[in-house]
Amino acid sequence: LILFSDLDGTLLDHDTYDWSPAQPALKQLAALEVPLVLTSSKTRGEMEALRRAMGNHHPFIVENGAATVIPKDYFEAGPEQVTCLGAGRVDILTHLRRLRGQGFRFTGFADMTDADVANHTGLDLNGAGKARDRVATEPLLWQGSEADLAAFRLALEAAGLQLLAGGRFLHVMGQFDKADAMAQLTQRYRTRWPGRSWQTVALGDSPNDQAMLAGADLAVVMAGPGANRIELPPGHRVIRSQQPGPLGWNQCVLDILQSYDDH
Ligand code: 2M8
Ligand code: MG
Ligand code: MG
Repeated sequence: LILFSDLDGTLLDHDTYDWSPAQPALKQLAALEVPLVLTSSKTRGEMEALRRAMGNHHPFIVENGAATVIPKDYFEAGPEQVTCLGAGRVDILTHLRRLRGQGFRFTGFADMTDADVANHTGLDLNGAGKARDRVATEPLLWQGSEADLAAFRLALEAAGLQLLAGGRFLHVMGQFDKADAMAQLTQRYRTRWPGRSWQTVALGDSPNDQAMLAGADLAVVMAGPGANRIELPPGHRVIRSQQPGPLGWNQCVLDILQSYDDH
């Protein structure tokens, strides 16, 4: 068994970013040596701070799949490995400037100060600074009409980019996804430790988690405003959490661990 989990609105409370209600399940995962791969829109700096706080030592996926970080000596002896997918942020910001010139109206993290991001998210200033330090994705707030948003989406697609909705922001990014990074990492586990089954479980709350949820053997859709916007293929194995955030996460993960005897 291997778990890929989103953070905001999934393992972390949407408003307070608290994850302490999930501690019983986190402890159980560690005791059973089930890898928990944190898979988020968050930046590497944000995720490193969280991993330290949680005592997580597994690989992690940053900025919606833009990069995967494998800690040193994890799959084999050697230095930390970072794999990057997709366009860089400089390219993205160049396209966004061009589109703004065409009249599209939005405010991105590049247009905001740390204090602006802190105000919009409830992160502290240090956390907001880490969230603004991005390599391959740009979160933005849309200020135009719904019709303009559809045109904006098409213009991004014509530039080889895409727009995915997170909990608060729309994320402009290349043609990569959390699902691609999940598939690559799962292959590494299967190759390195072929004796284990490596069934995949993905947990998420927003449209930017949809592909990852559809790509896992079992999807856990977290309760919350994004749940109805997630579409999964017919017949896909899915659990829907009763409660949002870390409380729901805790319950679902404990239930799953109980039902799989082959961890
Ligand atoms: C942004 O990501 C969330 C993910 O759902 C969102 O779109 O609401 C990112 O900028 C991330 O780096 C940041 O930590 C988070 C804070 O709420 O917002
Ligand atoms: Mg989320
Ligand atoms: Mg996320």
